This record gives sequence, structure tokens and C-alpha cells, in this order.
Amino acid sequence: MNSSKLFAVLLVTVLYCKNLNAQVKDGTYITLYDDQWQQGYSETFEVNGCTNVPPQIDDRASSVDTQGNCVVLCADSFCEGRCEGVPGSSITDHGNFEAASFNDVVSSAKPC
Ligand SMILES: [Ca+2]
Repeated sequence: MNSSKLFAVLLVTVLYCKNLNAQVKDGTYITLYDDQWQQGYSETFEVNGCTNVPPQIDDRASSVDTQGNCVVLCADSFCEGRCEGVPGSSITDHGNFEAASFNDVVSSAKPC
């Protein structure tokens, strides 16, 4: 096998693996709402590792729809500052962050 054939085989293998990886990747999507009880302005986004929330909902979230996933929400970007698991931790109700004194602070999220 000459080197250009070897290169072609490697390229195809890399592209195939990348594609395979994309197919098995299982994204966790959540929706943050500006108001309590999943009301008002909202942003739905993929939580893939530690993810900063979209700037439009930064420091605004008052409730969340985790779409059945367990997520950790943090008060600062890059999953720093105070973090609370949903469900779990002090946020036991997805609909009311105020009850956990966690209103209008969420800046990042990560899977549990
Ligand atoms: Ca809010």
C-alpha cells in the first residue's frame, strides 16, 4: 500500500468515527424560564458537559424544565459559584427557584 492510499484509508476511518460519535452522542436539553412555573421568556439549549447558559437568559432563570434529565445549575459561568442539583439539593421544585433563594442567578449548567 502506497502512502497516498494509506492516507485515504486513515481519512475515511477518522470521518467514519467522527460520524459514529455524532450518532451516539446523547444531548441533554433543558429549558430555562424567566418566570416561575415555566412561564415567560424561555431558552432551550443543550447541556453538554459544563455549559454556560445562553446570554439571553443569563441571571434571569426563575424555573426550569429539565425534560426528565438530572442537571446541576450554577450561579456563575463555567459551573462555578453556588451549584444546585435539579432535582435534589435545595431546589426540589423545578417551578420555583425563589423558594431555594436561587432566583435570577443561573449562569451555567452541567449533567448530574
Ligand atoms: Ca427571572
